[in-house]
Amino acid sequence: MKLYGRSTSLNVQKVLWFLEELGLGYEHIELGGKFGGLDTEEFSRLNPMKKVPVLIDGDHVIWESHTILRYLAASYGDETWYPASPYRRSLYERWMDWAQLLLQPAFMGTFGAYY
Ligand SMILES: N[C@@H](CCC(=O)N[C@@H](CS)C(=O)NCC(=O)O)C(=O)O
Repeated sequence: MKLYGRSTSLNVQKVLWFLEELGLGYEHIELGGKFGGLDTEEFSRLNPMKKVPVLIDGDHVIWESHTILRYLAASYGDETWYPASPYRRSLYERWMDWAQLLLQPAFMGTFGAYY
């Protein structure tokens, strides 16, 4: 498994954290920010949005941090991480959606204004 993305990115950190939680082996490639590399044709083929994180798992290319987390939970997590019950899953997923749609933009606005 390969994870592309600079470790200073919150969205990359989520994935790094979860890969460790699941005890999965992976290669981490720093990309984006001061490392650059998002504007290449090769990277655009992986993620046409030209953003990190991007996870490569065998032949699969996965982008969008929460999509990656869901993919990892569904593929490698046990019942704790990916409950079979859709309702029980919704109890996790609503926080993921809330965090990305509401919390993160508000936080980034405050963070940006502060600095
Ligand atoms: N919604 C996307 C956001 C992706 C995103 O905006 N990534 C930022 C880092 S947090 C990025 O690639 N910025 C360009 C860069 O780092 O050079 C996700 O959750 O993966």
